[in-house]
Amino acid sequence: MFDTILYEVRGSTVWITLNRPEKLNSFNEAMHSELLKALQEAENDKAVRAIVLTGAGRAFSAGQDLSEVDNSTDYGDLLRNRYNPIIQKMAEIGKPVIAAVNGTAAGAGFSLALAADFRLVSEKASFLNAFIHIGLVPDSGNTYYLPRMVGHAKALELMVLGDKVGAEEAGRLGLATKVISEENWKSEISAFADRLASMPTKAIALIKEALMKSWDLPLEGVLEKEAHAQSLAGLSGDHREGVQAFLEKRKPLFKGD
Ligand code: T3D
Repeated sequence: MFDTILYEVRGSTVWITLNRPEKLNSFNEAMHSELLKALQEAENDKAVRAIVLTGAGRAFSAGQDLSEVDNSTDYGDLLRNRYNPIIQKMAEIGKPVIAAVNGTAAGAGFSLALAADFRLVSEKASFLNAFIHIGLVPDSGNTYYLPRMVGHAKALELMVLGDKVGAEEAGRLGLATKVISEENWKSEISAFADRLASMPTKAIALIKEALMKSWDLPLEGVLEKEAHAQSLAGLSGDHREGVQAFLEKRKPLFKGD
């Protein structure tokens, strides 16, 4: 059904694999539209409660396929039409998105990893704000997410100097949720995804939304947003199950309802 990505449902998790390994999973037009479609499909499938985004071969993604752009390309329009809808969808999607960063994440590939809710990082992976090396500026949400994760000064350093950040440093900087060894790669990603997929999905969606909105709101607005989110969470089946399980001294069985 897709040419440039793989879409595999495993239990309650969907694995979306960027699949142009010979081009380090750089983005051409088909991959933009297929990734957006895959995210929409995962969003609409009630059985899917966690999304893993990874890359085939030795890279996560090297960003824009540079053989596809030339002097006639309007980069602003390319971003508005192709990258931004993907980054926006990842923020809005009411399910946890895990970037399983298997290798190099460069340019918009780095931005894509930043836009995920969690980054599980292979010890072989690296992050590179490659934009500066070709006279461009970080895009696809990079200037939004990176300073929020590592602070203004470090973000500026990574954006302007364009130095590669290895897995260990990514862990130290707070870019990596966890650094994972090669031998445990698949099993640890699966276990992490399964853990998220068995959690109260609606509460996770509300947390994502509240956290995102909190950047633009004064305290008063944040308090109201929390109250509104809690009203909704309080009506969920998973909240009832959580309380019931607590009272019955058993493990809750959340269904995402
Ligand atoms: O329209 C717009 O441009 C606006 C939007 C911009 C968003 C962006 O993402 S801009 C940034 C674009 N990305 C880059 O500048 C990164 C370019 N790639 C690299 O710097 C390096 O390839 C890496 C550091 C990622 C990896 O280096 P290395 O030594 O491990 O691999 P390599 O030998 O450079 O690459 C392997 C192959 O992949 C090679 O092809 P070949 O020679 O084997 O046929 C290389 O050309 C290809 N490749 C790597 N990155 C890209 C690419 N082909 C097209 N586009 C790429 N981005």
